[in-house]
Amino acid sequence: MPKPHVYKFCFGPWNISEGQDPYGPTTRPAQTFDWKLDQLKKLGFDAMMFHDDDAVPDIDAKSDAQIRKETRELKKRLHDSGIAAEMVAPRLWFSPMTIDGAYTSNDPKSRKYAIERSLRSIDIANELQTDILVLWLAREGTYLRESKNGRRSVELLVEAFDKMLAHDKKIRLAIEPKPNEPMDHAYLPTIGHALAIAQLTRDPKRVGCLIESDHAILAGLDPADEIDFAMAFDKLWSLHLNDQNGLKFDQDKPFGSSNLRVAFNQVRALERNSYGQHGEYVCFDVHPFRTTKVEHWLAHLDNSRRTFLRLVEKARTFNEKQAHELIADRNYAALDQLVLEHLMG
Ligand code: GLO
Ligand code: MG
Repeated sequence: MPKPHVYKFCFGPWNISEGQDPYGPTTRPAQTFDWKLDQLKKLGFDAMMFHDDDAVPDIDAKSDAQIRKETRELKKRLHDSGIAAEMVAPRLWFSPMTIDGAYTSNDPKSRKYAIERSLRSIDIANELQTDILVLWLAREGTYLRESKNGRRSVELLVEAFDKMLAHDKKIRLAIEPKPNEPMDHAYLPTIGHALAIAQLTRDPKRVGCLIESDHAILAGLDPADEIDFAMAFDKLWSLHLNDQNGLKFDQDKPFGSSNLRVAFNQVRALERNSYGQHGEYVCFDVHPFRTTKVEHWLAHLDNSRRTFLRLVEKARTFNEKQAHELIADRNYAALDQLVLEHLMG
């Protein structure tokens, strides 16, 4: 194993959510951004993730000058709190302009809107001193296969990425794949798709990825394998750890909550690839349960980090020598039990 290092942690304001689901309203009152920033600091996290409109609310109604002013004020607040901005992500799935998709919409006006908003997000990232633009391509896909041309959609995505790469020489695009939800089928469902499309852009070196555990599980993949794959290309620039009970809606449960062994293997993959050595953060894209009371509102974040750190200890104390011997002897039954007993402690 490479030399151990210290991890840095972050989450986004949306991870202190109010409990609404498609079948019922909120169960906790909305809180201000400042309150959320205070909680993040109190919990001892290092950075915050931002959608463009987390940084500048109501962004579509504001001028570039106004956006710049508000972003600078935010940067000062972050600086005063000793908190970094991990990334900025254009929220391209709320606006009436993106009902039929953003970069791959059938309507050229919508595509133009999506690109312009992405360029504004890059300007915000610059002001917040992060070079990571996260692209979760929520509505780039189909409900109805015949409504879009898949080949043309790939070309439109490349065209959009190229405009972003040209807009700023230093920005790096971290594609966050997800196979479905809200779409029936998304165009970039896995890390393989994200890294493949990078090769078609004007600067493949600046197009990488973000792995979310749940999204890999929803694609029927093992998130640890996705981590090893992305890191073999040096392209894992951010991470959304969470958990998910099988193939259903995106659950965003606390890290390790459903399957501790799958979580252990993700941590092992991060450790063996020295994730974080170039300043990357461990982010938790987790939500409180709908049932969570206001007084326990932050438990899912604290618990995810606690589980992560316990699993780092477990990865570092795993009996690698014994594991190698069992592997050499093809005694995978004993290897299986070695892992289970190690995790049970
Ligand atoms: C939803 C995604 C979402 C993104 C976030 C950042 O399934 O995981 O939470 O990570 O919007 O772009
Ligand atoms: Mg995510």
